[in-house]
Amino acid sequence: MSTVSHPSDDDRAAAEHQLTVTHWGTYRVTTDNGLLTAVEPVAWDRQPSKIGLSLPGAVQGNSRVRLPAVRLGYLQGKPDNREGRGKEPFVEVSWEQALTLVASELERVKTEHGNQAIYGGSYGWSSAGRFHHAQSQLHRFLNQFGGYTASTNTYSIAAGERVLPHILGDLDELQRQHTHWAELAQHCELFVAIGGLPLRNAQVNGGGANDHALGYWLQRLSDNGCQFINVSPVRNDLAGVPDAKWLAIRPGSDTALLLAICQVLIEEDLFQHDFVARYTVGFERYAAYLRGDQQGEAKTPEWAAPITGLEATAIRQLARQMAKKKTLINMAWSVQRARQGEQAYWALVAVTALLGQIGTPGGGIGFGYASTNLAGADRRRFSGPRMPAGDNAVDTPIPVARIADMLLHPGDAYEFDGKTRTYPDIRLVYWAGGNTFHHHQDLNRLIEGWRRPETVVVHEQYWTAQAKFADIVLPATTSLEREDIGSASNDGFMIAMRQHLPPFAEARDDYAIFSLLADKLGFGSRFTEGRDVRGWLENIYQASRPRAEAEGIALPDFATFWAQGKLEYARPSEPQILLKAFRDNPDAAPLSTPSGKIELFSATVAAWGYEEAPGHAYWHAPEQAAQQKQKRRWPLHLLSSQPRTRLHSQYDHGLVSQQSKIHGREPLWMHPQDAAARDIRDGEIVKVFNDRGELLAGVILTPDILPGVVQISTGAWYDPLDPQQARSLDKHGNPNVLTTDTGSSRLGQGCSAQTCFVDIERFDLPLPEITAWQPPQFVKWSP
Ligand SMILES: Nc1nc2c(c(=O)[nH]1)N[C@H]1C(S)=C(S)[C@@H](COP(=O)(O)OP(=O)(O)OC[C@H]3O[C@@H](n4cnc5c(=O)[nH]c(N)nc54)[C@H](O)[C@@H]3O)O[C@H]1N2
Ligand SMILES: Nc1nc2c(c(=O)[nH]1)N[C@H]1C(S)=C(S)[C@@H](COP(=O)(O)OP(=O)(O)OC[C@H]3O[C@@H](n4cnc5c(=O)[nH]c(N)nc54)[C@H](O)[C@@H]3O)O[C@H]1N2
Ligand SMILES: [Mo]
Repeated sequence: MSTVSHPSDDDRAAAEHQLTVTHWGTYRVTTDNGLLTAVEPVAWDRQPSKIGLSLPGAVQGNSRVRLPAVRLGYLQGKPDNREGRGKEPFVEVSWEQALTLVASELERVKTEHGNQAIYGGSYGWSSAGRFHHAQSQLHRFLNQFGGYTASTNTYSIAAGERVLPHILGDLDELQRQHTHWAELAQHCELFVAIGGLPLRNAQVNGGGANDHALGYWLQRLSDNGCQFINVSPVRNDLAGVPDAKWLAIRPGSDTALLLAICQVLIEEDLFQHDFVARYTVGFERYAAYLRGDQQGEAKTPEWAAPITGLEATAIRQLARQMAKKKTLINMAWSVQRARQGEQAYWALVAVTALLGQIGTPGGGIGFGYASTNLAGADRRRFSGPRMPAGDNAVDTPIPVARIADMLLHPGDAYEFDGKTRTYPDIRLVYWAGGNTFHHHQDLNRLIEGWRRPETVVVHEQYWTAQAKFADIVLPATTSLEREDIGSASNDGFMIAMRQHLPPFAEARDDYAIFSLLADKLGFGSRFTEGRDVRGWLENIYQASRPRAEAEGIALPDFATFWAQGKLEYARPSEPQILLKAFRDNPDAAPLSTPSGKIELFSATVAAWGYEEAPGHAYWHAPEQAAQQKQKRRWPLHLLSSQPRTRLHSQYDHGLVSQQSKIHGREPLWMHPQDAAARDIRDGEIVKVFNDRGELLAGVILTPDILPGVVQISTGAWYDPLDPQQARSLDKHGNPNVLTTDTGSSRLGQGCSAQTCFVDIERFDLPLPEITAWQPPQFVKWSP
């Protein structure tokens, strides 16, 4: 069993407890008189993220929630006051008044409508510490209160999470077992990166990213002669490899490309017969579909060329090249955040199965190398301590991205992964640690749904739109204002996070808030188990021991860890190769699919009779036709990608994000050809619009994006010009006023933000002031 390395002199900062952990890195913190004055990257991080530089200034700035606050109309108990959400001023109240209000409302809803009427899905990344993980705290609290309607899967990768168990295995498991970069550096000859390998996205890892190594590994692979192909509408998605070949594919067409590659591999007999026979089921059914036997055209490169925008010869050549070389094909998560996203993953599984390199050191399959800092890291898989949430007595979670459907259509039936379910009738929404007004699609539709429940409670650090659209806002501390443990899967470190700052104004940590509420509701001691925060840190640390040992890590006792301030686990002694055990012996180590093999055809999925998912990787022509129709009206395909200057909406108000804005608006990438046709010049402000909404953005012209495609980052705080008006212009550039709120398909019901069509025109009116980061208006009121 490997032991934990002991800190050397270099780790003085850790021992002196100067560290803080964020999802994008560990930093050394300097404070002066209760103020945060500086953060600096730690020595063991090879390529630290600049995002941390946003903390000073932002953490103790004007955007913080200072006191508990209640929306005026709600506090007054006006009839039909729900329409006032996002429009009315707030009244600052005492903690006692706010908590009494929340507790009595929880009781009322539970008594009158049952626990199912409470929505606690509360999606969101919150902060990095494992104990003060807002979502876990909320779930534990609501579970002990009798349960709540939860959400399942992620915005990130729901379509993939749902399709893969039927055809390859559990995605979470696969993600942690990705072939180490060091193996690829030695063996991989061709790395096909669908959606690229953007360095910006590998800045983050849920729970912490201590060592940013993607840049280093891309260089090593290149040095060893690995050839990279960037299959993406955007050239700089593989900026880490300057000589990468760029195949500028149309968004949403990757499935067609991969089907055509499969067709070539079969027609030219370039596929691995032995692998297919031993490790897969359903080859004949899939091959017949590719040949166009029952219906439809053969899925040839000539068929795929007009769909993808690539040359048929280029597609054929790519297939031959893949068959000849040790080839890894990776797909960014973004590719499945689209209509029919499930099929892109299925087609990826099919191509790599035909190539027969799955389970080998230099080839095979990848899901999201570079989508975070996790995949491929040669670090222990141990994720560290975690806060147990307990069991939920209400067992009817909704697919996470169907929240607006749920709020708008209580009682309606919907299809999900082979089952028919019914949306619950939600009366109270409780959120801690997420920003729906950042993350959900078609915000104007969301707002309509958001005004249906009777009560919305939000814990927030900052006056985000999420807080401004709540009834009761409870101010939460940041990580810098409390103690915690920083730790993440495949990261290799555990960090003692000390308290560096006093709580801002009257902010409290989520645990303290729920403890007080649980007290009022009669289960205080069950919730706290009599522990203070330090007691809990020790408790969850101890509870993580068996999982640590299973991963070959012997944790020191808690006091030693806390005194050292930092653990770095020895790297795994064995190189990791994804699905190697399955390849070595498929009988002894079968997949978790129904057949135990890779399912090129899935009888399970076929049995549901979904026309858009007939049981094998599939190109759904009616969906394509529907998109083409939209495109005739809205000719530009809008990609909303992850921001390099922040994590989602977090620290949009910080220095790093602010410096990237153009006249205060979010930058948007556009091809000069599309700009010329609209008389738009570099650096100008434009209006981006479709039938769902409109926003302002600042244009960056670049030839490095496919004409007909524009790209903007997510995360600019939603900032309606006139909150009193429906569908008001967003002054700031949140793409979700434009995106479509339909599930990826009935299979995954995932977020389909990337399927979005818009038009753009120059904005010549005077620029409205950005108010997103300002607190709402406050008024005084007492009964
Ligand atoms: N158009 C489009 N939309 C997308 C995507 C896309 O690609 N395109 N991507 C989607 C994806 S993959 C994701 S994961 C989501 C991300 O969506 P979210 O995870 O909801 O986004 P964040 O901005 O990280 O929101 C976290 C919020 O929690 C608050 N917070 C932080 N720490 C604490 C704490 O300790 N306590 C409390 N109470 N609050 C805290 C922060 O201030 C912040 O407002 O967005 C999705 N939305
Ligand atoms: N700095 C930073 N890093 C992050 C995050 C963040 O907020 N900030 N968020 C994290 C989270 S929660 C997640 S889920 C991951 C998401 O990770 P991803 O989903 O991989 O990230 P994206 O930036 O959305 O997309 C990557 C690239 O895919 C390309 N792309 C989009 N659509 C298509 C398509 O149809 N076909 C092809 N071939 N390419 C396409 C776009 O050009 C885009 O630049 O990122 C994580 N990393
Ligand atoms: Mo995500």
